Amino acid sequence: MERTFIAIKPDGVQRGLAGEIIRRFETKGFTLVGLKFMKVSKELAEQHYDVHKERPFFASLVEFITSGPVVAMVWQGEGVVASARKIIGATNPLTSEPGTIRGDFGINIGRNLIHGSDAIETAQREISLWFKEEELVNWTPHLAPWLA
Ligand code: 3AN
Repeated sequence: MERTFIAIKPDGVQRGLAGEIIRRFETKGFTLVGLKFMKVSKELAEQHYDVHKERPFFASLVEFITSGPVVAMVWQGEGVVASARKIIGATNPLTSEPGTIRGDFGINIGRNLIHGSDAIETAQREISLWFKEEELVNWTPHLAPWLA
């Protein structure tokens, strides 16, 4: 089953939006299979943002993600990678649609609340970077027959 990596960044945690953000994935119908509240090390941040290492904002990305606690999660479900990106909204919160997390709560591209893997292969890489296999819970919700 498809999985994606989602992180509520330090601004999302500081603004008290963790519950609201988790709720959006939960009520959409995706299944939570991993969750931890943590401070991110510089090493993990640099590995996570490795694709951006030549970009001018790389240092500030690493500095920001390590500046306070984050909520790291793995969500599971059919099409979850692309669907999560839609729920999150475009990178720049000034142009992301209302109804998306960034569109509803953000105005600053460097403080855009949440990270979500951009492709299935990226999701696999990020999940194994952030979580040990034993930290993930293999389970299926007991859905009523008309939902399963
Ligand atoms: P997304 O998070 O939507 O996948 P990416 O992968 O293009 O966006 O960028 C990773 C992160 O880098 C973004 N979440 C954002 O915080 C930051 N970022 C992207 N573009 C800029 C920019 N022009 N200035 C500052 N930060 C940026």
